[in-house]
This record gives sequence, structure tokens and C-alpha cells, in this order.
Amino acid sequence: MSYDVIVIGAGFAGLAAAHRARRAGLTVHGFEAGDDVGGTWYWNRYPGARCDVESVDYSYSFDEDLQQEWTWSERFAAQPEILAYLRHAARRFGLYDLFELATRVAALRYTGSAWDVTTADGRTERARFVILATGSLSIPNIPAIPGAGDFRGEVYRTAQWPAAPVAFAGKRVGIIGTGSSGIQTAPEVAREAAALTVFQRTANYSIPAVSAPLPAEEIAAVKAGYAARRARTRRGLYGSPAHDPHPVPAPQLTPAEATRVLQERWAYGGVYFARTFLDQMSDAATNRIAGEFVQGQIRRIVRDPAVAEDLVPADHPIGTKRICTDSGYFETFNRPNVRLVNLRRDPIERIEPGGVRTATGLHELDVLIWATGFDAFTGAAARMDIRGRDGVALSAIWSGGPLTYLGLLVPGLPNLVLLNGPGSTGPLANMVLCAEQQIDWVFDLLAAAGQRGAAAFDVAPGAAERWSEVVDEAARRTLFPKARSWYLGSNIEGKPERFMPYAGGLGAYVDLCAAEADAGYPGLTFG
Ligand code: N01
Repeated sequence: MSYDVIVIGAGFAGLAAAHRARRAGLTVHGFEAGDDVGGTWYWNRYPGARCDVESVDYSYSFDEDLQQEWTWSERFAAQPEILAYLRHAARRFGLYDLFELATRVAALRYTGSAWDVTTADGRTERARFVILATGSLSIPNIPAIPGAGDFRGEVYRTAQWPAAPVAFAGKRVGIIGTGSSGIQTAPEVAREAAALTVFQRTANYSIPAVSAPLPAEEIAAVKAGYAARRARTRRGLYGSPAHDPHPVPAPQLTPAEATRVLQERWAYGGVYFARTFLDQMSDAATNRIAGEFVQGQIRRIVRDPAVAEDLVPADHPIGTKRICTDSGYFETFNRPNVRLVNLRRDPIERIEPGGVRTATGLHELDVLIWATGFDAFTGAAARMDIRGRDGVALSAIWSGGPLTYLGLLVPGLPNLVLLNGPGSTGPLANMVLCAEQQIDWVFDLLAAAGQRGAAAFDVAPGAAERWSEVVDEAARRTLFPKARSWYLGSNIEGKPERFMPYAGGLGAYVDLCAAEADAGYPGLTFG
């Protein structure tokens, strides 16, 4: 069949895009690989999964009735509540009718006037416009460790966790990976398992999530001022209005005052600890003070000094790998049933049927959990065979790294839009509000194209290259490139290293997108 719009992905971004398309009077069809809506929050059901942005902010703002009727139970909602919210939104706006679930898209071909979208089971639907809402952290990274398929016990991936509860009682469990996913999983497993072994390659900074039930008066205050709160969020740097960084660089404060500010943020909890000071992500001296504070907290929490030293991050400025949030991660290493293996000193040699063999011997396991991250930003698009104008493949357009205009459009792929793609603020701010802002921008663009009588829009020659310079320049003003992280693609073997998100802040990104529209889209061609 032929539609105006095909949306791929039914997570936060895809559901909002499909709803918006229908409200604009367009015919819309969606595909979702999972057998329910939810995206990230459908797949990442591992124990301990919870959001690291406050839920009153990490939620849809496009419908006043929805934001008034939904009440979050906690400050940082856990995965089941966020998934319930998305299911509620999908039902409330009739979005289940639009999406084909359990249907993976394999290929997209631009015909010259439309896109043919072919599913993995070989069916093709056609649309004038395609929106890729396939997520920037949706394709799991499975490292090529020798013998990975040989393990005879139970194997799980945090990024594709089963819906049925997993029982750990009486079992010896191993977790490989200490990013946000591994750090959230470990305390939950440790409480139940006979033994937990955490295999750590890089020690990571983590801040207590400090989630707690939201008092009724706080909820009422948020709801009463929601419009202003959302507006402030969109103008902010990081997509959260509750986190104005301290304006004075840490080195200009007395050590006692700097510690007091950091202590306050630590006690408040959450990912925005990485922005305690305004210049924390751009000034090495401020960053060092913040990093040393957290290193001190780790040494204070973990009783065995040797284990504490292994857990202290030493190779990157705080926040340059995404800071983690946890519920008792460092405390977990005080439990008698938990062991840390420092892979820098004791590397994995291979996986064997009975466990993980490192240089010092075999760690026998009944359960192995992979928490080894994602092929971020480009992974989902790269896995589809996407061919644009003149049959040119996306893989060719991105052979030197992702090339986009405003993080939204790819030169040579007319009428195709990425949400939270490389070159947009995405995970450096609040992905839900970023997607909403991008969706507004895209549907204004569709309207503008219609007013011009244009059937198609594409990126003008040179515009994507200029945007790459803007993205590179924003990154250079920060400390982010100092860490080898998924922001740069360093975690995926062979992936060109390039800092992928726009690090200039959500407010600046919104302004740049608005300026493009206000100027009549000089970075685009219409035909
Ligand atoms: O993935 P990661 P993640 N041998 O890439 C290790 C979001 N998120 O799923 O650092 C041994 O951060 C790797 O080691 P190293 C959030 O944006 C949010 O945890 O490469 N280890 C690292 O320790 C987050 O940043 C929440 O040396 C190997 C780990 O695996 C993003 O998703 C919750 C290895 C991967 O960490 C990704 O987080 C969860 C190998 N061969 C996720 N290969 C919230 O709180 C990799 N590793 C909302």
C-alpha cells in the first residue's frame, strides 16, 4: 500500500511522530521490531533498569491532558513504569492501530518519488516520507571474545532481556560490562544470586540515582507549572530544568565550598552531577575537582581498599563517558558474595562451557550477562539496506562517519528523516523532548515543502559537511573527545571515530534548527 508517511520504530520518538503525522491529516503506517511498543523501554527490561533523567521531564509534553492525567510514582521511574506509560500513550492516542508490531524493516529504496520499505519477511509498503525512529542505543554490541558461543549456562543480554522474570537464587552469575546497564543490574543480581562476579574493563563514574516516591505536593506543583517547566527545559543546556549548574568554576571556590556544592549534587543524585559546575565538561581543572570528589566517595563506600582502587575511574574525565546512575552499585562490592575482576590486570582469554577464563584462571558460572553496550547512533540505520537517490547506499554516504544536516537529514536520502540521529543533541540532553522538537521541525518542513509545491526535499550540496564542522567545533569546546566512548564510536571495532552528538546544548540546537526554518531552509533543496 502507499502512505504519506512510514515511521520505523515505536519508542518514545516513533510513537510521537506517528501521532503527529496523523494529526497533520497524513496517512501513516508504522513498523516496530518488538512485539509491543516501547523501544528502549521494551527491550531493556533488565533488573534495576531505570531512567537517569527525572520522569516528570522525560515524558511527552505534546499533550496537556496526558501530562496532567499521568502521575509518576518516583523521581526516576523504573523500566516497568516507563513502559506502562508508553503503552498508555499508545492506547490513548490510538497508535496501536498504526504500527505493525514484531515486524523488522530490512531495506529502504528511494524510487525517485517515494520510498519502498521492505520488511524482513519480504513485504513492501510505499510512502512519500520516511521517519527513522530506530533509536540511538538500540543495536546491542556483542564483543568478539573467543568462545562466546560455547558457554553452557544461561546467557542474557541487558539490551534484550526476556519478559519473564529470571531467577538468580543459588546461581553463580557473571556480568561483563560496567556501563550504565551493568552498573544498574549488578546490585539487583547480587541480592539474589549465590555469587556475582563483575568483569570490569574500565572503571566508571557512577552517581546515586536517589529515586524516591514523589510527594503529592511536588507532583501538583509540577503539573501546575508544566508549560513553563517544559519551555525552560527546551531552552536549557541538558534538557532538565531542575539542574542549573553552579556558575563559578570550581577552582575559584575554596576547596570546602567546592566540596559543599558537589556534596549537595551527590545527595540530590542523578546524571546531571556531570554538570555540577557550568564549565565542568569544558574545563579540565573544574572537571578534575568533580572527578576527585567522586573518587573519594568510592574509596569511602568500598571497604576493601584494593577493590576500591580497582573501582576508581582513572582514565577519563568525569562525564566524558556517559556518567552512570546507580542504586547501591559501589556498596554491592562490600557483600561477601560479590567479586570484582579487573580485566586490565586480568584479561578475558576466552569463554568456556563452564565460565569465563581470564589470565588468572576459570571463573565458574551458571549465568552470564552481557552488558556490553550498543553500536550507538548509526547502528540501527546501518543494519538496514538503505539506498537513496541514484541507488547510492547509506553505507557509502557514511563510509567516513555519519554525515547529516542538523542531525535530521542525510544528503542523498530525500524525504527521509532521522530522529535523535548523529549530529543532534540526542542523549546529551533529554531524548524525549529532543525528539518532540525535531518532530515539530520536520512537520513544519513538510508543510513548507507542500506550500512550495515541492514533492521532495534533500540536503543542499555542502550543507551536511558544514554541519559536521559545527558538531566537531562544539565537541572541541568540551572534554568529551578525551574519552574513548560510544559517543565517538570507539566501542565498535572498525567504526570510524567521530564525536557524534551535538554538544552545544539543547537550547542552541533548537535555535539552529529554528534559524534554518526561519531563513527558508537554505541548507535544503526542494524539487
Ligand atoms: O553500555 P556502555 P551500556 N570486554 O557502552 C564493556 C544508556 N543507558 O549499555 O568501557 C569487556 O556504556 C565496556 O568496557 P569499556 C546510557 O546513555 C541508560 O551500559 O569499553 N568489557 C563497558 O564497561 C548509557 O551510556 C540507562 O572498557 C567490554 C560496557 O561493556 C548507554 O545507554 C541505563 C567489552 C558497556 O558500557 C550505554 O550503556 C542503561 C569487552 N570486549 C543504558 N566490550 C539509564 O540509566 C565492551 N565492554 C537511563
